[in-house]
Amino acid sequence: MTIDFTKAALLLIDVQNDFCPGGALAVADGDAVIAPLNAVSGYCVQRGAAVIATQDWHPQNHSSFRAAHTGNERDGQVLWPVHCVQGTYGATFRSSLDLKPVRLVLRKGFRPQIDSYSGFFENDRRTVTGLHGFLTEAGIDTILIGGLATDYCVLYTALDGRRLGFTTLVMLDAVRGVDYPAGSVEKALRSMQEAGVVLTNSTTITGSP
Ligand code: VGL
Ligand code: ZN
Repeated sequence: MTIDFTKAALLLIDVQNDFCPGGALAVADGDAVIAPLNAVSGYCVQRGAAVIATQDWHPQNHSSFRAAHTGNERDGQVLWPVHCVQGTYGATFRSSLDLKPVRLVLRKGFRPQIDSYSGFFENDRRTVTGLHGFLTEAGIDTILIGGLATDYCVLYTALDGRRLGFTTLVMLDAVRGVDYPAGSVEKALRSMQEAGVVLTNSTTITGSP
């Protein structure tokens, strides 16, 4: 598959301290996505692609936080420990992530009552983030995805990308998952594949061994 990088965007999904080792919602081996992402973003930006970073950006009492509820679940939705609170260290991009190539930082999850896994829509599936408008206006038809977490923000972003008609690639060496509930990474990979998402690797994109 040949990629026209002038019509491509690289999406760096939620590479933030809270999703990395030591963070509030640490993804096992989360740091491992950074080296491949830095390599791909340098490669992409040199060839005219847009690099976009999403940032989970919650108010302190966000409805996706377990602490904001009495029970353990809300309408069957998964609830999370307090994470990525606006302005905190946990919400900050991991310092080793190269932000120089990033053209757009897209914050999501800032509305107190709605969570937002996808970079395109909030979880009500209707409220838009503006990413689709940005990509369309920039003439982009292909999105390359890496970051955290495979089974939530990466999954939802990739499925929406397909639904909106983008050629969508996910780089498996540049994603890591929460795997909660157990098996959800496996399930995520299967549903991406069924939706026509191309599962690839960063080295396949850059052509390096
Ligand atoms: C995410 C759970 C809650 C993610 C964000 O970035 O995948 N997961 N908020
Ligand atoms: Zn979140």
